[in-house]
Amino acid sequence: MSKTIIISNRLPLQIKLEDNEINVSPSVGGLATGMKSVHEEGDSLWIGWSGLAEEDLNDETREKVQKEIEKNKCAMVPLTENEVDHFYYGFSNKTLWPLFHYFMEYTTFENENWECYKEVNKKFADVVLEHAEDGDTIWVHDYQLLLLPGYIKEKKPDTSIGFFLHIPFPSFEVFRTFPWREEVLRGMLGSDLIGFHTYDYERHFLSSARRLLHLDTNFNEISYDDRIIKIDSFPMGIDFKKFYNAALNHENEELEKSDIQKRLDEHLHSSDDCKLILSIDRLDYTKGIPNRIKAFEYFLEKYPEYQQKVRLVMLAVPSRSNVPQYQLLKRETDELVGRINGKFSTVSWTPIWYFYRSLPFENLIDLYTSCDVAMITPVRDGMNLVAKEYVATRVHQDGVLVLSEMAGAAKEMNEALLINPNNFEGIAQTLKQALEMPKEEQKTRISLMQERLERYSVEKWAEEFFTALNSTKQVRNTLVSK
Ligand code: ADQ
Repeated sequence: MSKTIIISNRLPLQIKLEDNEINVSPSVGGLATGMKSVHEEGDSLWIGWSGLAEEDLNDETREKVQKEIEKNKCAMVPLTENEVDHFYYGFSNKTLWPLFHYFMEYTTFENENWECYKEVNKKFADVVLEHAEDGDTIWVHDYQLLLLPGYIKEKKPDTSIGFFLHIPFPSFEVFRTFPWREEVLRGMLGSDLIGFHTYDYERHFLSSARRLLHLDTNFNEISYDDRIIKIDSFPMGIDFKKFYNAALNHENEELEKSDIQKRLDEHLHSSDDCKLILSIDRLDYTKGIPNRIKAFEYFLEKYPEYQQKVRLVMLAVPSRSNVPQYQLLKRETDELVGRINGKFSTVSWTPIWYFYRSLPFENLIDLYTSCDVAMITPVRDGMNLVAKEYVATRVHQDGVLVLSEMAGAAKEMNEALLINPNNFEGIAQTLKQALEMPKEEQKTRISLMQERLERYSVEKWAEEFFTALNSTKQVRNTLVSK
């Protein structure tokens, strides 16, 4: 019987090692949630890296990790510290991530990192090939594994391979600057189905395949290597019910209070009638955090009547902190927040509450449900799930989403107030509009978005991708039998 193999850089498990003991918990991210039902039901295997470098493990702990991984229907790709440095921090996060998000000035092209990227993709392929059989369905995820579909197809042509890119695919003019562009395209074309979040990314990919590899395309199909490869868009959703129900329960539950919740409570019980504007992201230069703070400063200057009437609650989650650009961004963010708080604060009011940490799920819900406006302004973002999660938690159908048109999510969330993250004047006016929006209008906008989010949940996303992948299998079988 054929099985499903899911492959991502990281396994859907958080594995912590302390004093020779290991602690395993499920990951909470969108990908892990979305694939949960596929992975738990039926015959399936998830392949990825454990998050622990080989040097961190001894024979005893490696065996324990191995056992836990197998228990969770997973298989491990072991990576050394050197591989994590060159493949993950190096090529994935200093080359592909900035280039695909149009940050060309941050992009490095290091041959040593590229060689390691190829080696690690081959290592992933070896583990996949140990487990894959003809007829299996294989789903590869994201930019760390662009070459993997090609390596698998070469050895196992009778498996069905899907690939999904979670970040943007850049326009041809940007992609053409990449030294290894043809190899990467060929690697992706080892798939039978290639999925993107939006039609624009799909279009950019088709254009690069046509112009760099001179391939024939017919609408969204590419002829390559005697195969027809289908390219399509599958906008990723969220587990709507999980967020909606958590927000409902949250109103009735007495939870242990975090420092953030204590401050929110303090705020809610204080006599000031401040409105709260929420900002949540990983601390990443693609998320437009400095722009957002500067736009907020511009807003306070342009509309001084709002001073002491609004507060920006900003949560930045530590991320990739050993990459230099992320360290610079941290410093810039700290300085901007300090400068603006120094400039506008009064004895009883601080314009920005800034938290730099990761938070448990319940506290994330605290933030989503307590804020009147969410201000999500990435300069470039594949999708952006935070925007969707904020809307899902608005159980009273109030609240306003101010969203960057550069986020993939903007393509499906027309009822949000869309802004250009580089236009401070536009952001300031939109923020004013959001703060003054009548309740009736908030309700209309939020309910329309909620209906759509409920319908196109993350489970539906996975289901549609699999259906499309299975139909490529049927087309192949028909071609073979002819
Ligand atoms: P990310 O860049 O990580 O994902 P995003 O889509 O916003 O961005 O997902 C972040 C996730 O982290 C959300 O599910 C959110 O709930 C969670 N999170 C945020 N703050 C947190 C905190 N303090 N503590 C715990 N969890 C927190 C990449 C791409 C995106 C794309 C996704 C999915 O960059 O564009 O939407 O993959 O494809």
